[in-house]
Amino acid sequence: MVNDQNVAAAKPRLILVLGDQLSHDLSALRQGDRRRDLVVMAEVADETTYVPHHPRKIALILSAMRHFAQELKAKGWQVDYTRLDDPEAAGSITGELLRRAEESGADQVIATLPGEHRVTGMLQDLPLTLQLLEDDRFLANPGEFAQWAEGRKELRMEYFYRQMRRKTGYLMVGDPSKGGQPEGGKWNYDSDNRKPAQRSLMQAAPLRFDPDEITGEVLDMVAARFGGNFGRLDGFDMAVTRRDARRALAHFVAHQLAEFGDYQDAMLCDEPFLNHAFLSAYMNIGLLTPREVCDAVVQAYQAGGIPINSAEGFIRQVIGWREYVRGIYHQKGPEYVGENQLGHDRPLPDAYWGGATQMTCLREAVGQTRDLAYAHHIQRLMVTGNFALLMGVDPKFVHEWYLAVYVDAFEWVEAPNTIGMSQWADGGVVASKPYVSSANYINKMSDYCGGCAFDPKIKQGKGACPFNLLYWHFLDRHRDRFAKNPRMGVAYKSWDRMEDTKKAAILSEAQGIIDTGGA
Ligand code: FAD
Ligand code: DLZ
Repeated sequence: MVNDQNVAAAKPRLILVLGDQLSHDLSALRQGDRRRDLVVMAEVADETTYVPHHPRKIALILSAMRHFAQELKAKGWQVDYTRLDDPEAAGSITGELLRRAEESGADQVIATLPGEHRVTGMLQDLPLTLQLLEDDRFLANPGEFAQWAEGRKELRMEYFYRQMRRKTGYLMVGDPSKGGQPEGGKWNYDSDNRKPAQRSLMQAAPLRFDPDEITGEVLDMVAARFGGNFGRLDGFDMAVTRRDARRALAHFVAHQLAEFGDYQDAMLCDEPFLNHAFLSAYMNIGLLTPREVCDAVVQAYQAGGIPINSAEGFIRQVIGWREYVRGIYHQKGPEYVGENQLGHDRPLPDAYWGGATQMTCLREAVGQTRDLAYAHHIQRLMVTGNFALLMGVDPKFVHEWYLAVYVDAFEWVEAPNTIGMSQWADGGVVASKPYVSSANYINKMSDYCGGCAFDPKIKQGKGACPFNLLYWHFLDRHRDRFAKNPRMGVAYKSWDRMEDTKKAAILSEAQGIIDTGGA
């Protein structure tokens, strides 16, 4: 018979909680017993330095970890918490586990599957018994994704998304298992979600939170240790507890969701958020679950006042893209981040680290990344991603940059977006065609081009926008790969119709930009 006495007398086990596993319902915590086990949480040099993280990202994670540890203690858990400046600190997650095992006599670790293959590998190499549990904070598990993927020639997100709509019942009319139909009769309202932003319509930004004492202490430490990393720390105003993250969610639903769809792809100078949620980091570190975020959005839709294109557009990002990229990450394994199917080998232009550029779009996207550790999806995909791809930057450098500079960046979500969607380095697993565009796209969707040193309408010669020159250079140098792609045929026909002298001038000017590392 199990009673309190013999449970407490049993050897303790170590329950690992990583910096992106700050959920009270975490599978490792559910498996543990607070009368017997020790929760291990550690701020470690290895995790804070394996890429030069933006100081805001480090501050968010460490402050949220400290708050979470306090909450666990209040719930009766024994928490062995190591601070980064603790002189006893081992410096790595596995080092900390070994140290705590030695101190307590524990020989077993219970952990939830980490969000990075690197960390999983480290845990598996430990000389301790490891119980690795599924991360069921996601709506689909890797096995379910693998089953969906099996036998398919192409792993297109749209079809996975429909399966997830049926599974969750979100925005479905009637029982999905008995032929229920998508709300409004269509699965996808994306064609309504491409309106250029109008400055007069811009209203609410995400909710801001004043740092408390714990956050203040973390900010001082981060400033002292990581002040040299790319990115500003002053003005840090993010939620660091579940309670505040839920307030941020409620604020988004009440003030930003209604026009989320319409302006999803729009970009404006000095408007970093527009109608975007700024909730990815809270979901990714575990303060919010994707399920409760979607529940809140669907409830608001059902209550009225939220257009279907906004509700569906948002739900698709979370149950579609977010779950799909995680599936790809686990399906493709640790080698995925090294993919480079286009053989690109250029360095990342200095402009990505704040170096001077005359291109307003790049300056805006990188500038707000430096200030906030945030850029929305279209800035990441169609400005910084597009430019790196056109420039032929080695995808490894692009991947490391995105992993470092965004507050929501964890490899399971960042790598498929960067290596796959943005850089086409996986040869088309995620994207059926590369996300490249000339200046026309950015000019249509933003106000960046108005005051720029370059003219989006000039295709070649003085004042020509680098996107125009580089776009043709990309098509020309990858003709063998893409000329037969049905979605790129029109572009190749336009290129082929151009006079040879004009083509030569474009290629030579583009090469000049590539050789000098940007404009
Ligand atoms: P919103 O635009 O308001 O969208 C709502 C939610 O949908 C987000 O919070 C997010 O959870 C989810 N979502 C939207 N698009 C995606 C997507 N493509 N993949 C996964 N989830 C998505 N997202 C990350 O969370 N971490 C990353 O490291 C990351 N790296 C990216 C790198 C590149 C090159 C690109 C093109 C995209 C990347 N994204 C990443 C996806 C997307 O840009 C961010 O999720 C989004 O900008 C987060 O801001 P938001 O919360 O305001 O999102
Ligand atoms: C990203 C990060 C940082 C900066 N610091 C820590 C830390 O000190 N301790 C910790 O447990 N986790 C940290 N993390 C998150 C881990 O890097 C993350 O858990 C793995 O990359 C797996 O997603």
